[in-house]
Amino acid sequence: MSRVILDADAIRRAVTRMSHEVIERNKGTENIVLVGIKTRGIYLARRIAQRIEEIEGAAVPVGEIDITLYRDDLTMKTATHEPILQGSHIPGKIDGKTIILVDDVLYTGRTVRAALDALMDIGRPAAIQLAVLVDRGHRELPIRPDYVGKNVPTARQERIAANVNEVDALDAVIIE
Ligand code: 3GP
Ligand code: 5GP
Ligand code: MG
Repeated sequence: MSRVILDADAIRRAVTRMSHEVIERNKGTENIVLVGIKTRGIYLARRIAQRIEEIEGAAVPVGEIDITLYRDDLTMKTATHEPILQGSHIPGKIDGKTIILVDDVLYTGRTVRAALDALMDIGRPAAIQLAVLVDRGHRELPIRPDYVGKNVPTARQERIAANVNEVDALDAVIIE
C-alpha cells in the first residue's frame, strides 16, 4: 500500500516556502551558495535557486556533491556501511560563504555528515545550513535540518519515494 504525501503542487509550494525562509533567515541572498547532494538534491537545489532568483532578482550559485552509500542494499544501514564521497563540484570559493546543503530525504544523517566533511575539506564556510524536502526521522547523529518541506514520521522499514520531474518524469513524494 502506498500513499502520496506531497503531490506536484505541494512540492512546488514547499520549495517556494523554503526559498522564502532561506532569504529571510539570511537577510537576502548575497553570501549564499546552494549545494545539492547527489541526484535528487541537486534538482531541488536548482529549483530553490530559481525560485530565489524569481523572488529577489539575484542569481544564487548552485554546486553539487556526490555521496554514495557504501552498502550492500538500500534497506540495510549499519555503522560499517558509511556514505562515501564520490565527487563534488562547487562554483567559486566557499570561504566566508553561507552554504545551504540540499537533499531530498533526511534519514540517519550520515549522508549529511559526509557532505559536511567534504565541504570542510574544500574551504571554510561562514555557516552551513540544511534544507530537505522530507525529514523521515530516525537520526543517528546530532544533525537537524534548518528548512523542511515536510516532516514525515516513518517506520524504519518504510521507504519514501521522492520523485522529481527531472529524473522520474513526475513530482511526487510517496510513502511505500
Ligand atoms: P537520490 O540519489 O536521488 O537521493 O540511493 C539511491 C536512491 O535510492 C536515492 O536517490 C534515494 O532516493 C533512493 N532511496 C530510497 N531509499 C533509500 C535509503 O534508505 N537510503 C538511500 N541512500 N537511498 C534510498
Ligand atoms: P541518511 O544518510 O540521512 O540515512 O539518508 C539520506 C540519504 O539517503 C538521502 O540522500 C536520501 O536520498 C536517501 N534516503 C534515505 N532514506 C530514504 C528514503 O526513505 N527514501 C528516499 N527516497 N531516499 C532516502
Ligand atoms: Mg538524496
